[in-house]
Amino acid sequence: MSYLILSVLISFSASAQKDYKLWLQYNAIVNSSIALEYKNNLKGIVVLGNSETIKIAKKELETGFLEMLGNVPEIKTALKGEYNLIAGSQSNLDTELKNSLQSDFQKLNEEGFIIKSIAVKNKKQLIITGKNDIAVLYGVFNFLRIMQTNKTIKNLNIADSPKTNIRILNHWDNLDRTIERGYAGFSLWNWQKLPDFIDQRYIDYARANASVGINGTVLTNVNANALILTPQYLEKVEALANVFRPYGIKVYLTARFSAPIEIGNLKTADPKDSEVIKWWKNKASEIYKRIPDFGGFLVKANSEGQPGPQNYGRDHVDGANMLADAVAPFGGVIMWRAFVYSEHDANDRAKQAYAEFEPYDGKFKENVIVQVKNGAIDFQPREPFHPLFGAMPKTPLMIEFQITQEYLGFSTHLVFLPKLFQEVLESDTYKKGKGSTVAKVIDGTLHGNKITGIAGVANIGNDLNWTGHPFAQANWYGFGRLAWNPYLDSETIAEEWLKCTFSNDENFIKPVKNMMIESREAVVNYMTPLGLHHIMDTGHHYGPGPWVSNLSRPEWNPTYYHKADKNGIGFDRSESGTNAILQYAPEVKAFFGNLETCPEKDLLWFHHVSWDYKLKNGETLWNGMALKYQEGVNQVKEMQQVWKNAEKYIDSERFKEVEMLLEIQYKEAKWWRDACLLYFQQFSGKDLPAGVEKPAQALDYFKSLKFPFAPGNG
Ligand code: GCV
Repeated sequence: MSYLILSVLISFSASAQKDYKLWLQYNAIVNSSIALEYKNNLKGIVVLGNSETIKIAKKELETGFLEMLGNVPEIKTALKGEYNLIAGSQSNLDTELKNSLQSDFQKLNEEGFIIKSIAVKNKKQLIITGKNDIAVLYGVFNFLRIMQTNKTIKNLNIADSPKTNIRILNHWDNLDRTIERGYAGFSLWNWQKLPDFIDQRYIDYARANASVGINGTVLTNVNANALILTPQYLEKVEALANVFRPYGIKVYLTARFSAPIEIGNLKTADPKDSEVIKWWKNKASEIYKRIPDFGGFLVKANSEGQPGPQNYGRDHVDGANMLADAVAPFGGVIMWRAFVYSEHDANDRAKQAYAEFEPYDGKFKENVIVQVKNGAIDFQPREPFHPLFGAMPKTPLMIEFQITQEYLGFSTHLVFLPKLFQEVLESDTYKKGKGSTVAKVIDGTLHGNKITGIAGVANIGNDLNWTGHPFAQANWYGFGRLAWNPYLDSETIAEEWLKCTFSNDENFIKPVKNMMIESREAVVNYMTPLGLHHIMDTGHHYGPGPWVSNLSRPEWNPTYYHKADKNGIGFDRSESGTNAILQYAPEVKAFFGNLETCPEKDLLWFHHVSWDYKLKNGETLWNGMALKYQEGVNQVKEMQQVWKNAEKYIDSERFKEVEMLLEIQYKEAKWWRDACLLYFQQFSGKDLPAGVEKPAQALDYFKSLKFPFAPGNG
């Protein structure tokens, strides 16, 4: 083999490994005073216990030390001397240690951990502990993050518990390994080779999730296939559950409501039918026999063609409660989705989920949690928070975010989603007065719910770098961090991720972090500024399609959402329109309903305004909209410059990947700007204002673009 080929191969694999290692790079600590501090204060490691989880924690510490500091401190089997790192759960600590940490333990829930510098018999030690081994593993990963971000370990005193119980990825993975709305290759789950072949990827996946506190995974698409519930597949699910268990990750499945007919030979799936009830009870006990810690089912029912209780004249409560009874004896939960709308309902689509679910408040069994998308339509670049948040005080609600970028440029565009997630979590529902944020609804503090949760539709596939775009890894990471603590700031998350993934060099961190933070507003600007929404092209949702109006269901057409005409543009959801604002608390209703107070970022979501409407900056709506589109394009150009300047701080392969992707993003930002402005210009009849580049093509060209094999579209 020639030297050239060899060196290309070596550099490819080294770099591919970097991509693959996600935020667990464990780069050598280059700051010598920090490195010295770690070496001087951590001379031994004492790991207590010998469960699988503890073995993982120990290995992780060894790997971390070796890679970041060049050597592993002495591994001790018992606590001797000082300057040890002690890792073990409460029950494995000796009485003196246990007693000295009593008040810290009181602050923790079952999954919380303590990382604390303490003195035992006047000897300095650093302890990582929690109420069980999984909590210790979380503590270990947290400690390694402290190391990775080069923080001091002097006087550490952390007691941190997750604020939600169910921190879960929803994989929209089909049994043929395609992924609905997946843009990073095929499904990780190799059903054909399971259960006997355990791909290393499963282990690495579990490790990555545990490192950010994700504790659940729904393996299958909500557009469900009943076959997953057959013994042939359950055996495979069991194998995955066994891999994930030591990492604290529970497996969940989607339940196709018609499964009793499809795989159970019953004539009906009516939730009140005694045979159907029995079938699900038996199915649950069959699953729990294999997987004693099975999490439960996620259900999409009577939505977008999926079967459900309404097929039998029953309602969502009947369906969810029947399944809840089946899993209750085993401690399982039912995550029942509120993503419902119907083409037979003339109501504004944004109102339908609330209209249907709000009256069910208090009627679900206590192991049911209703899963609500962050906004009332569908994972748009920007949506006001879903009106159901805060509106069902007697029902636990979990939020569903989409990590995969169905409407945000697939895995081609760099968009840092924690900024979007944070905006929603911080939104004030006012349902119990000022400060009733969405975060408080979903962490249970507003209404005192027992089960709480956050779901993220996964952006993971079998691409070498897991997520298609190197920066999309930050969205997986950030989702996990926010699921653990919905009050975290997205800037903190971006900074952590950059340090763990690339470099601690401030000259790299500062500009690239700003680029990430800005990236969310950039995508809003070049796709859907000022509250526009759902104007993506048909089916695959890639690229602009504001002209689409020929789909069978009215609410699938972009024209339904923007309502552009000669008089203006926007969906009137105020009192003069569909009055969707009535679903919010009076304060929020007044705020969104009034043109004076409605934030301009949400303007066209709630109001239809004339092309000459004066924006706060004095521009007309038409000019302001055109300038926003241009701003989005300019922002991507700036992102490209920031990235160029970052070249010297990182490896060439990841640099090049992102550089190429940003070039596509720039091209496509211009595509969005030109296509949308040319289309809307037909209604406004106005020229583009100064500062907006002239479109390079005519509208017909943009309309003619077709993407027959766009990924993720079934
Ligand atoms: C899994 C949108 C997507 C569908 C998805 C659906 C859902 O409509 O386009 O692909 O189906 O949301 O969340 O159920």
